[in-house]
Amino acid sequence: MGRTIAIGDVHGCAREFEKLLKKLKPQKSDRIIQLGDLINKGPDSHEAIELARAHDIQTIMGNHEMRLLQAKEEKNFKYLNSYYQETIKQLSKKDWKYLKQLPKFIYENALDTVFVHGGFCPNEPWHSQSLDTVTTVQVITKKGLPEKRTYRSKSKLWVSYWKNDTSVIYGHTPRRRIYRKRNTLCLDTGCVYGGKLTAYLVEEDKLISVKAKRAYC
Ligand SMILES: [Mn+2]
Repeated sequence: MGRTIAIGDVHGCAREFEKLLKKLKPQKSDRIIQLGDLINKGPDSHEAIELARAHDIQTIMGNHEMRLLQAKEEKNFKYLNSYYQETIKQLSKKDWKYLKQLPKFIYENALDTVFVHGGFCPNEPWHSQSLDTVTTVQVITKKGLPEKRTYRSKSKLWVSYWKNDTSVIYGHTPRRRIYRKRNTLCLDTGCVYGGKLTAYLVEEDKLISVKAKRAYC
């Protein structure tokens, strides 16, 4: 039986992504899921997508992919900041096609685990939450709404409200180390900020990571 492997936020750090894949030695029977924010901020968004495609990796939609696709839909890239502009320069038609088909989350029945970029809000069943919520949530306001960590430093993390038996593996909220709380696991170890890129081998409950060559952002 193959392994289930989750990989945290790559953010265009293709060099580290490639190094991590080499360490993982992927087999044909493995299922590899990248938790979104494959692109932007780092130097090689195009290369990161190429690697994901070449290794048959299933990427989940992150807030960076979502914003970029929204801008494309609206045919208005002007309001996007400089790292989006850099990404847009790099992307091929094939890359755009890859980004367009990314799912909101992936649920693995056999593992009773959901893979998602940001997380979930407590006030609604997780499977019916909006793309905007699941890609952006970090903390929960008093009204039960999703918010960024920096805007609401006193609000509790969304995982504090997670009472479901289903496990969640997610990214989006970078920390120096992986973050476990009950049956949730955050794999964003801030590679693009000079941290690490981390993979989690679900069945073995094992972590593998590579250090960033430098801080890119
Ligand atoms: Mn994110």
